[in-house]
Amino acid sequence: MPTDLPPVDKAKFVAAKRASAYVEDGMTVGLGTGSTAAWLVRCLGERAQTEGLRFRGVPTSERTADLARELGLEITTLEEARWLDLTIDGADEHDARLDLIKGAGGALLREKIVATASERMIVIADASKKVETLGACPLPVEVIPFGWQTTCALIEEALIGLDVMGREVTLRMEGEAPFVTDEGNHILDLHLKRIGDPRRLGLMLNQIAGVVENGLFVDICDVVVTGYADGRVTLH
Ligand code: ABF
Repeated sequence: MPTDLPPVDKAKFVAAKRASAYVEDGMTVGLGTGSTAAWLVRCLGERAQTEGLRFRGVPTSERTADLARELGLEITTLEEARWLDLTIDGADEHDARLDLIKGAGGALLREKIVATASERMIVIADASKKVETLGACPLPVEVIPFGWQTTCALIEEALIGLDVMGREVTLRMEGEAPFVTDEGNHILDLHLKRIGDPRRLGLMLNQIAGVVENGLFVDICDVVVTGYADGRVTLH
C-alpha cells in the first residue's frame, strides 16, 4: 500500500487492489471513472509491470483513458471490443440489493453502456457508499443541451406522485458554465433524498424526451468490494 495515504484513500486502495485480482490474462475489462477507479487502474498497471498481466481496457472516460495510457496499459474502444468480460467501477451509493447511484463524476452514460456490455460488473467502494435506501446523494441525469430547461420541467412534473422525498432539480455547473459530459451533454442533479422504487424511477426518467440516461444502475452490479482504512475488505 502506498504510505501516508489519508484513511479514505487507504480504503479505496484496498478495495481496488482486491478487485484487480479478478482481472485475468487476455480479458477485456471496462475501466471505471473516479478516484477509486483510478486506484484500480494503478493496481492493474502494477500487475502489468510485475506479473506481465496482459488485458485490453475499455475506459469509461477521457480521464481514465489518459491515466491508462500514462501507465502503458493497452486500451481499446467499445466499438472494437463489443463485449467485455468484466467492468470494475466506483459508485456514489449502493444498497443491499447492489443497486447503485452513479454519475457524480459525470461519466454515467459511458459507464452504463460499458457495464451493461460486460459479463460481470464489480463495484469498488469505501464503506461510506453503503446506504439503506438510495437517494441521499443527488441522482445525476444526462440530458441533451437542446431545450434542457423543458426536459428539466418534464422531469419535475414526472417526479410528482413518485415515491421520493425531495423534488429539487439543479443543472450541474462547472464554474460559470453548464458542465459538459464526454458526449457533449449536460447533467441535471435530482435531489430526491430517498428513492423508494429505483427501477420504476429509472424507467420513468428514460421515457422523457431529452433524457439520454440516468445514474440508477438496477440489476447491473454483481459484486461490491468494500475497503476499510484498516486494510479489511468485504464482498457483498
Ligand atoms: C464514478 O466515479 C461515478 O459513477 C461515481 O460517480 C464516482 C465515484 O467516485 P469516487 O470513486 O471518487 O468516489 O464511478
